[in-house]
Amino acid sequence: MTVLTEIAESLQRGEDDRVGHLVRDAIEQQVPALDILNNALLAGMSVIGEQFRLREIFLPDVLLAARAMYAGLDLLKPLLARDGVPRAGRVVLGSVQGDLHDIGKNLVGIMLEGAGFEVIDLGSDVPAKRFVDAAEAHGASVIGVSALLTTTMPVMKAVVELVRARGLNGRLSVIVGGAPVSDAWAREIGADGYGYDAANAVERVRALVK
Ligand code: B1M
Repeated sequence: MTVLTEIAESLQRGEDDRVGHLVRDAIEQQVPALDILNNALLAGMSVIGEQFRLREIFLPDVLLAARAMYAGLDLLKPLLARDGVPRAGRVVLGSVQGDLHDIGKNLVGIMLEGAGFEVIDLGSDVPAKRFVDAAEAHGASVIGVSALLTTTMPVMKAVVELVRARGLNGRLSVIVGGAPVSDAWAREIGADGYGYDAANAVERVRALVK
């Protein structure tokens, strides 16, 4: 078994210490950082994403795998930055104003990072203006908006309207998600996409930046 396969499999078992050790070994063996990222960490996370989508594993498994991914990613980040590795795209992410639920949003962020996106996470309780300001400031191509309360869902509409008011639609897409959110709601408010779970959000963002 190669060190890359070992990393991917350890990640899937949520073995963060072991992933850290193995990534250090791979770096010492001069395996390029991009190879470790794509063929070990992202490969492992992609299996996790698929298993989560199929309900073969559950939230705690995803969080353990994510912790293991970060154990490796933290070691790679300086090398990737040095090598100027192109990212899949930049996404501004947050939970809407009035909403403190952030577990699902964090999961979406982890899966997006796992898929190679740069994620600017604004946290929770984020007003519409802050989403759009941040997207402009960071040159993001997608805003990801999460809401868990029916009372906070209208903030999503405010984000879409502000993107339009600033003439950014066309180059800045808005994707929405969260337990009370639906495809119908996304269409009603004019959002560009709806992700029903974290893995699906990655698929939708990928399609939007294509
Ligand atoms: Co609250 N809460 N909560 N809560 N809470 C819900 C959402 C609720 C459904 C519980 C219930 O009554 N059955 C209910 C909402 C009812 C409604 O609006 N219809 C509710 C309520 C009422 C409240 C309070 C008002 C309670 C009170 O104080 N009276 C209060 C509000 C606080 C606030 O936000 N202002 C409140 C508080 C809290 C806690 C702080 C205690 C805690 C949040 C902790 C935290 O997030 N840091 C909490 C929790 C944990 C929940 C439940 C139990 C679990 C939510 C969760 O994390 N699920 C929830 C009940 C439930 O949903 N069954 C509930 C796991 C998570 C992985 O799933 O977030 O759905 P989820 O994310 C999924 C998808 O939705 C999707 O991908 C994720 C992974 O598959 N997704 C996206 C999410 N964001 C996405 C974005 C995307 C794409 C996909 O693109 C950008």
